Amino acid sequence: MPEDCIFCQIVAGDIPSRTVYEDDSVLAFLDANPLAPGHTLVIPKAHHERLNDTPADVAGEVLSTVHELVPAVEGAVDAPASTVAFNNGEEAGQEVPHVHAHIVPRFAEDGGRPIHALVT
Ligand code: DGP
Repeated sequence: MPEDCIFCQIVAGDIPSRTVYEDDSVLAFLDANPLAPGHTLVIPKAHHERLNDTPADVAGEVLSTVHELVPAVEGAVDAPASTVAFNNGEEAGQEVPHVHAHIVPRFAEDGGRPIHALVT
């Protein structure tokens, strides 16, 4: 694991996080800078920088976890919808170079605005 990877340090327990789900290969935890209540990140425990570098089986485990967690995350904050996204590469806004999916609960008051409109 790269020593300077924040998400690898979360996996190792060296940086605290609020775990939403964990198994042998995937970790989900609350985003420290949430766009909405319940904003959750889903990562493979193994370090892969972006989706393009991630083996298909690992990406499949992450997506399968996203699929399971979406209704649970929405339900936990009583959200009728959610935005699910990967920022895939620096130019796309990926700040943490450890592949991750965002699950961002969305609410009626969001008015169907795109996700970037939530950034203040
Ligand atoms: P992205 O721009 O797609 O790379 O999103 C990275 C997200 O990671 C961003 O929404 C904030 C979140 N984040 C950054 N550092 C930490 C941290 O140390 N802990 C947690 N829980 N989230 C973090």
